[in-house]
Amino acid sequence: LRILTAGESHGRGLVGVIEGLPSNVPLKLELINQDLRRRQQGYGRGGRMKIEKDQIEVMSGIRGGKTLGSPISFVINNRDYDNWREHMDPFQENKEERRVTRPRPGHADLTGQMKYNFDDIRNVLERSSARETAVRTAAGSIVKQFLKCFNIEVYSHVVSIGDVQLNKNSNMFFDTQNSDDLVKLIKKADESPVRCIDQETEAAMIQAIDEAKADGDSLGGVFEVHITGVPVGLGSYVQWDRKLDAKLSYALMSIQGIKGVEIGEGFTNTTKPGSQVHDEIYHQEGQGYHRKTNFAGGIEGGMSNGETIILRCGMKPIPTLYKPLRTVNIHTKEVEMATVERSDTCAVPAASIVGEMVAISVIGEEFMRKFGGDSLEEIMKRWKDYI
Ligand code: EPS
Repeated sequence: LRILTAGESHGRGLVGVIEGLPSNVPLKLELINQDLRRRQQGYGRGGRMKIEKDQIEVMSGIRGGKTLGSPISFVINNRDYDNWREHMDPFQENKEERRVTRPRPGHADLTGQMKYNFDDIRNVLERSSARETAVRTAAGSIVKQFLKCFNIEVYSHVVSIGDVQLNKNSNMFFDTQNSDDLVKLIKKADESPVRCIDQETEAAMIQAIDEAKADGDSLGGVFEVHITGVPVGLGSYVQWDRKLDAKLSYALMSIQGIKGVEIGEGFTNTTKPGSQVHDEIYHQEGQGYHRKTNFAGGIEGGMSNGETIILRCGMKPIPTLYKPLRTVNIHTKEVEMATVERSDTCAVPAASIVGEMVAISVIGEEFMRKFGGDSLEEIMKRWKDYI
């Protein structure tokens, strides 16, 4: 399975290509657009999301609601392009007034401009922008519908924004390993504007975002992704680049703004003795092997162990600040304040949806590697045999 994206943030639109899905997978357009809407929500987003209403237009690879096994390609149009034509037209000379010459610390601006030899930083930021994650969301949503055929599902919620944290100990969520309870709880995240499952924490997160916004500042945070129903044995211990935790980390780290990835209780486990962090093994007729804890986050030895996969990602605060930081003008080399572009105050809730979609795409890829075939029916047979 391979996913490619293209498109500039204020260009005509975004393009996605997914190669490697089998034929005959039933797909619903509405479910893809629903995930696109979920990504657009979230308290702390800026004005842009009021302009866009992301929807995919499929160009190939799907016919009559089923995949063909051929590359799936699609477009998501940028509504904002109407306001940007004269600055972004591919062949006309672009107007000068949207040129960017004062690189924002923390963005791709300065290094991108040097690396690609541009005299306008807009050429960098248009592509480095997290607008690109709309495509990865649509692609992931398609993979998600494929994996749903095998009872694999993905959820997420936000566990911190700025210094406001969901209290792990006060919440049964963190103690339970009953995936039904877990799913019920995390599903509630969709009802929260900050994707937080605790109301008190939610209110404090909203307040923190309001304060940051009033200060011209921005906030990062941490979100958690849970994937249920993953069969034993995706990924492998036999070679370093086949490990499932490594693949998930690679993909999650590629999401704009993500600076840390944790598998299960990865960091907390470092503070405890081994006797307290490894998940003891049980066996019961009918249920088979299982664990009563899941500190490992569903991955041991680079392989899924059949428990829920739990991933945590840390996102840095967005570097575009209304109260800008010091920088240097790339033309004059004079000290100036960084460019102020319209931006979001906090995009952690949106990133949490992107995290779901990126993680499920990796699971899709590994699922195909293990059970791969050309049609859904062929894969279904192999999966059932193996289970
Ligand atoms: C982004 C800046 C903002 C965000 C954008 C990512 O866009 P604009 O500069 O047009 O106001 O809203 O996110 C999206 C457009 C999106 O779809 O997520 C950036 O610079 O990364």
